[in-house]
Amino acid sequence: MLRSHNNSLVLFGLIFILLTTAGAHSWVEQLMVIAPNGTFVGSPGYPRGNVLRTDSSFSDTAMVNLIPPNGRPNKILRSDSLCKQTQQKQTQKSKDSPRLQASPGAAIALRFQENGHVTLPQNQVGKPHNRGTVYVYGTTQPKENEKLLNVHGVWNKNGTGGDRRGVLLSTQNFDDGRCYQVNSGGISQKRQAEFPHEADQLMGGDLWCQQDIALPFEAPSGQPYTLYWVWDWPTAPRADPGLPEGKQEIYTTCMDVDVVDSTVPSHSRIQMRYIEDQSLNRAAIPSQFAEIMGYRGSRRTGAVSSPSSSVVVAVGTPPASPVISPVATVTTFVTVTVSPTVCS
Ligand SMILES: [Cu+2]
Repeated sequence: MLRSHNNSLVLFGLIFILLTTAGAHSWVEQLMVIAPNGTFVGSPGYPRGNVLRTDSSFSDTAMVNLIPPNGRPNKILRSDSLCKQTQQKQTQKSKDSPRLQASPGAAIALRFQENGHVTLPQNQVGKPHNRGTVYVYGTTQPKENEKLLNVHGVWNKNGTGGDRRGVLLSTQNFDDGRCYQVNSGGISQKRQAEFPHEADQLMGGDLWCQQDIALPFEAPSGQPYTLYWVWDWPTAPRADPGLPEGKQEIYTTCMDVDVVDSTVPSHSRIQMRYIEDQSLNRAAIPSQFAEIMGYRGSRRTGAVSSPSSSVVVAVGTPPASPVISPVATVTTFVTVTVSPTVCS
């Protein structure tokens, strides 16, 4: 995975990155609405209690939420909260970090940094090939002290899981197949060449990861809709001699979206076409976008219309019944089509 020439320089680079990003981990930094052409539009939204990287009080610990926390036995407890202490109430910390505004059924990108978890897999042995799995759960009835184990792995796409307050909206690979941190590792080098973009103020030279979801059509306007992002990033047993039983490692971000009336007539037929060659600074992931749009067009259970990045689908009348997740087949789908570079 490392280029054979210049090995010492690469090694130096890796050590430098390891030192500078150790414990960086990941959280949802920003949410964006995705237009029918696959481009991010409007103003960004932010998680509950968000602290921007540009804020003087920012540190990773202000946003990272690890379960189980460091220093505790390797077991998730029934009493473990889903949300970080600063994210248990439905409040924004500052005017600089407002909620996202989105209409019912809107496509939304949850954006996060890979921080080396994708491009430097050698840093942590025994981690899943897809760099862990990310889940998004949705509810109109959040609880202030929501418990992880009442939601994660319990709420399902049909809304019939657990206490039935919410649904599983999306399951994806943490590695969206494109994202990278700029570093000297082979994966990053390959992706920098394959997915070039103009450095911007937000991402710099990096390309952030994303998980693209759709709000349920029946999300009521005029009130917040809650999203729970859960990154499951376990270490397999026996992979690391120091961790014979492996290790549970889950990160979460809790956020609300203000659901606002749609400006698009709900019964109109709109052509959805992902624009190829658009700037990657503001573009959805084609395969994920196709899934949510394909589902909305066909309204079939778990339908994935096509792995093509330029599907054209029609948006029909919103489904009246509980929204069924568009993501049943995601994991293989994404891996096969867009991420040939992960791991050796
Ligand atoms: Cu990490």
